Amino acid sequence: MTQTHCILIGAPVDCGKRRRGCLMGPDAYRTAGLAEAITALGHTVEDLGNLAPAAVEVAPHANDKVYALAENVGWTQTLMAAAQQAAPRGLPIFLGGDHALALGTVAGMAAHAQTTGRPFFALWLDAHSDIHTPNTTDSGNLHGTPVGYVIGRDGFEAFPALPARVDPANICMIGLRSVDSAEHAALLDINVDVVDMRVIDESGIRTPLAAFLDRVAAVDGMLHVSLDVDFLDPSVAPAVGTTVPGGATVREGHLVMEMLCDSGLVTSLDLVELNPFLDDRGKTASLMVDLTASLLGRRVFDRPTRSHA
Ligand code: NNH
Ligand code: MN
Ligand code: MN
Ligand code: MN
Repeated sequence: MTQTHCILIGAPVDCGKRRRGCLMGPDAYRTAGLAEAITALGHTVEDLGNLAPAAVEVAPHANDKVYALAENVGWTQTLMAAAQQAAPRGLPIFLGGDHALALGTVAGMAAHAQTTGRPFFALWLDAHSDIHTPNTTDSGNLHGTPVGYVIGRDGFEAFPALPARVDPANICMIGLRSVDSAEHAALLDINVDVVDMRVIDESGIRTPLAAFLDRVAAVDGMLHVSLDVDFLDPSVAPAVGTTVPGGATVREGHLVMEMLCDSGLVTSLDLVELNPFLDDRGKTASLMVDLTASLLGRRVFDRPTRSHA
C-alpha cells in the first residue's frame, strides 16, 4: 500500500467500565512493537504519547447507575479535539483504553470528514453493539454507549454537542454475539448494518464486509475502524474484561484487515478494550499488533495472488 504517516495517540481510558487495567493498553502496544511493525512496512510513525482527560464538572445523571460520568465527558472532549487535529496530517491510530474512547474518536473523525465534504462511515468490530445511552444502560458502563452517542440518541446532554452526527446507515457492526434487550430494540428501530456471528458462520466474513466496503467506495467515504479485542474469540484474545465465547478466529481477523487494506478506504483506527492485566504472556497485545500490520499491508506474498472468486 502507499506510504502512510501513522499517528499513534495513547488514550489510556479506564473509566468506561469498573474493571481496571485498560489504562495499561497503550504501553502494551508499544511493548509489543507496534511502531516497529509499522515502520517495517515502509510507513512513517509519530507517537504523540498518552493523553489525559480534560477536567470537567457535570451534574449527576438521572440514571444513578452511570459510572464516572465526568471523566468520560473529559476524555470525550480531549479525544474529539485530538482526532480533529491529527486527521489532516495522517492516519490516527488510537491506542486504548476501553471503548468509551470512541465517544471522542468517532465524533472527532466525523467532524473532520464533514470539513472535507466526504461521507463518514464506521466499522464496528465487536461482540457487542455499544448502542446504549446513559438512560438505557443497565450496567452503567459508558463503554457500552459510543454508537448511541455518535448517532445522536438522547441521554448524552452532559457530553459535548456533536459537530457531525453519524448516519446509522453508514455504520456496519461485525461480530455481534452479546446484545442487551434495550440495544436489540434500538437496532430494530435504527438502520444499522448488523452482521452477527451466525451471518459469519453461514456466509463467511468476506461477503458482508465486501458489501459494506463497496458502499463506502461508491461515495468515496472516509472509514473509521473501531476494533474491540472481544471481537476475537477469547481463546486467542484473552486480555479483555468482557469475554464472549464464539468470536472471530485469528484468520477471520486478518482477512478483515487485509480486505480493509486492499480497499484503501481506512482513515482512522481504534484499538480498544485490551486489558494487559488479563493477558497471557502478551499474546493478545501481539495479535492486535499483527492485525494492525495486516491493515497496513503486511502480506504472506507481496505479489498479487490468483483470484479464487
Ligand atoms: N452491553 C453491555 C453493557 O452495556 C456490555 C458492553 N461491553 C463491551 N462492549 N465490552 O463492547 O454493559
Ligand atoms: Mn465495544
Ligand atoms: Mn465488546
Ligand atoms: Mn447493558
